[in-house]
Amino acid sequence: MTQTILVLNGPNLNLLGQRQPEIYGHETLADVEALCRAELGEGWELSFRQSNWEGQIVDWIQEARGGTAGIVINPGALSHTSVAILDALNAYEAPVMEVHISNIHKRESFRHHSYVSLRADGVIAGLGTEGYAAAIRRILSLAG
Ligand code: CA2
Repeated sequence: MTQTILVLNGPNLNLLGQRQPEIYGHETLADVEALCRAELGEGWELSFRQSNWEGQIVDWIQEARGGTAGIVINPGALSHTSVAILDALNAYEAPVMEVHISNIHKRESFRHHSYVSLRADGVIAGLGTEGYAAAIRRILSLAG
């Protein structure tokens, strides 16, 4: 049976590699998707998505219930504001890994708090895009 890992990216992450490389690096979101796919062996599928819309991300989390092995989520700026994404994740049963490309704790104080961290089983910040690969590996290991 094939199992699926869902990778969700929030607002502005479609711009990755095009602006602010000193903070987010030079890789594009397509590069990040390839990095994630490279972690998966036979029997695993990746669903990799990005949206600038909070409600779209909530819908995707709801749809993932009962049919996915875990979620890797970089909620972008919604990390710091979205109770709706937290509520959706609280209704999701499988592991959740939160990823931030930058070290949010080294940046402005408004980035230090994440609502998503109240639900996440693990939080990765400051590893650059390698954090996504680490998050996928963790979900694979939790899935046994
Ligand atoms: O470090 C991260 O991954 C963040 O989740 C990225 C968000 C930021 O609001 C969070 O505080 C930390 C921003 C994503 C926007 O990414 C851009 C990439 C290139 C150019 C402009 C924005």
